[in-house]
Amino acid sequence: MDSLRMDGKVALVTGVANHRSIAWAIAKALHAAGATLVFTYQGERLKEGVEELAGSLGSELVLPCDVTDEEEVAAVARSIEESHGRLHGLVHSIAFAKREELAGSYLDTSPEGFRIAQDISAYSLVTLCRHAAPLLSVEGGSVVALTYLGSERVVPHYNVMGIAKASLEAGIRYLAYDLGPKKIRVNGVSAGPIKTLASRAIAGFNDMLAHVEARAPLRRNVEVSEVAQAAAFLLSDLASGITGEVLYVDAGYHVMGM
Ligand code: 0WD
Repeated sequence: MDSLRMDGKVALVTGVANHRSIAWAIAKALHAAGATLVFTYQGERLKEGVEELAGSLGSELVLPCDVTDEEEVAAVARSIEESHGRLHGLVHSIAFAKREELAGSYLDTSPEGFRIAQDISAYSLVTLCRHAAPLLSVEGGSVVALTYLGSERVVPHYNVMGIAKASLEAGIRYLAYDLGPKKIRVNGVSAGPIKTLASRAIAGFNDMLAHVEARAPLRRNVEVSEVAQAAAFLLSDLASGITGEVLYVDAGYHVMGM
């Protein structure tokens, strides 16, 4: 029987900003399953913090990677090739929109704000997959990207990020088709709202938490560890038949009609 264990497997985790990051919770779940982890951080300001977190899980390879810099992404792939020669998992936990685009109305989205949100939050999955694919195809691999219900429902203030997540989710399906023949699966985890650095930028975020708690079938919000466990499942061999899928980890909120 296939297993959730990931001993001897190597996973690249992007998007750790601090100990509250969803990527960090996923890293801990993968570490508990026995995986060897490689981390990236965006920019010097996060370097020390991510190195410290990575060190606490015994990970030595911590690399700079701004996903808008294709050369930096290529360098990450080269480093992993040199150190491990292969990759089994890739976690995409990256999103960005200008703060002013996450308040007010979508109608006011600027062309530049639209482009930045798409570039960093959606196109980055293509860049990462293109450079990681040769490593992920050595023994077969699995990619997981974090997404949110704002891709398909109107969530006030989520605005341009909702459109970026719709693009990310369509991208998951196209990449699943492109990479399937290389034994690489590509899936998404659609998480319910969780307090992190990124979510604090969304106007009215606390109202979102209260709304979910009142209406979700489980009558509560999700824990970040629950999102992490679902991601670990999709990254593991237990999910060997699943690709192109978005798995909701949101206490069931997405099934509600009102
Ligand atoms: O409620 C939430 N927190 C949810 C988050 C619900 C559903 C989905 N998500 C998604 C987010 O949209 C994102 O895709 O989960 C993913 C991770 O978000 P997070 O854990 O909530 O937020 P955070 O800890 O801030 O990590 C996102 C990180 C950035 O942090 P900051 O806050 O410093 O922008 O994405 C990274 C960065 O580390 N990031 C980049 N990495 C590489 N290159 C870039 C970039 N250009 N821009 C942002």
